[in-house]
Amino acid sequence: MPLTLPVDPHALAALAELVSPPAGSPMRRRDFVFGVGTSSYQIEGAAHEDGRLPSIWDSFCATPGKVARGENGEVACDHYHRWPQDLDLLESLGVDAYRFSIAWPRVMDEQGRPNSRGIDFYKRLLDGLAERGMRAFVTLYHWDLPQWMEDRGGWLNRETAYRFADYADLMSRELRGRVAAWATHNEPWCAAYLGYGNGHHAPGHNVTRWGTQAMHHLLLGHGLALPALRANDPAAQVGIVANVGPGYPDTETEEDRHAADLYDAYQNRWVLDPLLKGEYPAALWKLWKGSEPLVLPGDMETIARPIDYLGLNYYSRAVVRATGEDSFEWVHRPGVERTTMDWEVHPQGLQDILEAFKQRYPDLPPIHITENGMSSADQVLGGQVEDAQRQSYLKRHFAACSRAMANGVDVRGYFIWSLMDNFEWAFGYERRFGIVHVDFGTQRRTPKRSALAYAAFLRQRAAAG
Ligand code: IFM
Repeated sequence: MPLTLPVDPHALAALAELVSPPAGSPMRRRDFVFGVGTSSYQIEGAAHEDGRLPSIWDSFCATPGKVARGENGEVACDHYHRWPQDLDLLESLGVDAYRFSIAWPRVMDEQGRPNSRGIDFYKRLLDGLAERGMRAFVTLYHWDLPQWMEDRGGWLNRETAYRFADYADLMSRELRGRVAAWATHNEPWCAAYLGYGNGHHAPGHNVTRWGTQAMHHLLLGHGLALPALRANDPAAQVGIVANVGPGYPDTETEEDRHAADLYDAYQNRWVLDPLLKGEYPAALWKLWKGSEPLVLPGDMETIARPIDYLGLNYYSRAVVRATGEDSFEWVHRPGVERTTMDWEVHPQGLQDILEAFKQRYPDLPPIHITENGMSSADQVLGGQVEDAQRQSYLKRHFAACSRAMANGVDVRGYFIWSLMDNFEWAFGYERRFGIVHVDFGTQRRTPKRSALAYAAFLRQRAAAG
């Protein structure tokens, strides 16, 4: 159901105040892009329809003990069937753009042939967005690798990088002119490290060397995909999305400061240095000791091909302490505000990391905050969902982003994660990140107060011109 806002201007203004950037913020400019995001496996469902093939997440979910309560994405938010209503909901939110991902196993078969029924779904979605006046930020890989690719070695197999480029070529030929911005990958750190290095995500491998090799092939696939994306869809922006977070030393000792630097290398520079400097951080190479990826001549140049924008996903920070010369551990500080993911709420970290990247990378492309948001134990009471912590979380992160922009960081857009509660990977459906509540029994969508406040702000901004 589309959301409804108060007509009375004072009530609208009071509502808008709950989730809005500070007065005078550059985020209030009309050309700043506000949106919300989702991903295919987390919302689509329809896992066996219209020729969709199994993905590594279907297999992972079917493996006992991998996902909380044995949940899976077979139905999820049933978005594959409910997309028209979901687009109406998006339109009523008043966002400029919607970020979603394409399920590779829906659009291509084992021989690399297009599956027109799957592709048509995305054409309908993109046309529906355009009809409603919204732009599309489309991610090609948000972790649902076709299982047939995993059976051939997945991201450990260099061939996968080339098949990914074929997939990018196909999608950008099919969808050209309908997409405002392409992202090759969402969070390669998670796909590589959680998927191959420690086994918390699909496909569930836990070998350090495999994590570094998977990362290299993910990044190589990104670089290989760029020429086709540019050639096929020249009007679209092309970029990649990384999950980032600052590491702060627990104490000001030299050891803990070194630990924080190692954390930064591992969490941020592992992905961003290859993309923006064409090299892996020396600190990591030393740390890997025998687990380094195999890098062929020319790979780093391919990975570092220019991009139009960098998507950054920010949720939290880490506080770390040294446990040895080149090792560290997370410090779980008591008494700090946290979310139901147990992630610390630390808006200042967003400003810090944006400013650090601007200093570190002279050629830092324009940035979109492609994900920011939080999970909470939201409940519908009397038809309403009062998510006070999320409203405050968003408002404080908008303020942090505004400060970084005022200090010269070129941020162009901000996408709240997520449009609606969805399948939160190994945690299943219990962790609710949506600004719209989903009752997974009935599929009823109920906009939370944060959604109403965000919509009120967007309506006010639109009225101000
Ligand atoms: O739900 C995920 C998303 O798929 C990737 N970024 C982090 C989100 C919250 O964990």
